[in-house]
Amino acid sequence: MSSVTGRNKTPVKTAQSTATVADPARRRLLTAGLAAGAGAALSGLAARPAAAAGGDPLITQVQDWNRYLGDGVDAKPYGTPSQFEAEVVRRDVPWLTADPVSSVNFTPLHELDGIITPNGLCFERHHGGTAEISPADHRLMIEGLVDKPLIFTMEDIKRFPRENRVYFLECAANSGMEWRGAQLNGCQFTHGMVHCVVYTGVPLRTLLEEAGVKSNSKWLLAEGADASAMTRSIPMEKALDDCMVAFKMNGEALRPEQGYPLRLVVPGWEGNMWVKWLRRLEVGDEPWHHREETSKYTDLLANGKARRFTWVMDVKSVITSPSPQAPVTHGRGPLVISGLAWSGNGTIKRVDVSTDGGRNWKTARIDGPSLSKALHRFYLDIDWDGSEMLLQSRAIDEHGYVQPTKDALRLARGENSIYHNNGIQTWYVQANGTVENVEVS
Ligand SMILES: Nc1nc2c(c(=O)[nH]1)N[C@H]1C(S)=C(S)[C@@H](COP(=O)(O)O)O[C@H]1N2
Ligand SMILES: [Mo]
Repeated sequence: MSSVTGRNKTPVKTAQSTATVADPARRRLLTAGLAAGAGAALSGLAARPAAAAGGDPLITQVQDWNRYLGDGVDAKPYGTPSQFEAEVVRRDVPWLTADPVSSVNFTPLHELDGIITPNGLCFERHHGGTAEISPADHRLMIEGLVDKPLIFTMEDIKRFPRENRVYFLECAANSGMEWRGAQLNGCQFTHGMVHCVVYTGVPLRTLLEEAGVKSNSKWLLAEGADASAMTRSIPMEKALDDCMVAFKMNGEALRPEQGYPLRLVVPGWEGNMWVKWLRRLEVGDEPWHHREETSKYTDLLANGKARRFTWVMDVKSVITSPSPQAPVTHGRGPLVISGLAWSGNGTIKRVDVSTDGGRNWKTARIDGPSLSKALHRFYLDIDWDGSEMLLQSRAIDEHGYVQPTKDALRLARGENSIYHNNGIQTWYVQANGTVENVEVS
């Protein structure tokens, strides 16, 4: 592969990766240098004329892959990506947590396109490691305020009418390390606690109706079968709305990391409620928050009070390329700026992209399906004049919610928060194509 600088580096807290462009003089310098040409209509040629490639041995000589027979159809019963894609993997940040068993790794967003996350690249977040459960031994129990408590085998669950839905899952702590300032050099690490797959499963409503939910029930406790036995309270209104009990992702069985054989899907709401290895649902008339880690997943405000019941993941976006792990390697001319946008409140109506740190905005092109509570893919195709850029994206959802700046978020919630950081991200693209995580204010 060509020499790609800064690619797939494990982030370290170096002076460079914590750089902020807070100094006004430097900021002025940066924006003054941002030529209008960065947004001009496409004029350059992305391919080189054939004549110019005259002596290229890759054209004039016979290559190995022309000469030798390749692997047969029996070589890989379960296919894997090309050997040349070996760097496209989930990565973790060793200093972030004390132990990999109660930890997180990150989706390589900078290497992906479209809206669907491949199963093997979906970030993992678990509190007691991955449970390995044979579907034959798995049971789901519904009890509490129901007419008849029920126990389902996996076979039982697969006999109910099922549905297919595409949803993003975002951990409430996604971008949490970025509250106080630009820190991690790569969108994999700043925004990679999100994935989006098509789930196959049974509406939770169907199973609850089968058990007969009593009229005074208000809450549902969901419990996982893993070592952490994670439990979460979900308001009955949401449980009866669009929640699912899913057994497939992207057409195949859930991966063990994602809760095989059964997980709860809580569309648009924070990831910790999506209980994996789902084994028990208890219907009640009050929340079970006393059993949960309420100190976690509660937003601490500057005044010491906490925001509670902040379950919806608000409108958010990020440019995935160029980004620190995906620098511009081809120089000036046609450049595809691409990113992801999502909202727990529905679809994305519009995404604006700025190349000058938020002074001017252009409407990006959303391409691919626009599904409620799913990732959206956007593009802005520009003719880059080779001058430095401060790239930002700003998403607006179907309800008109506009993604806030990080400064506006801090003003509203202070600096103590970790959760629900949906602020606008800035990437500083230098003339040589390298990209850095910065902040402008
Ligand atoms: N049983 C169980 N479910 C769980 C967790 C867990 O530790 N145990 N972690 C939760 C958290 S905090 C998140 S963000 C999501 C992550 O889902 P993923 O691993 O499929 O990305 O699962 C949630 N469900
Ligand atoms: Mo999470």
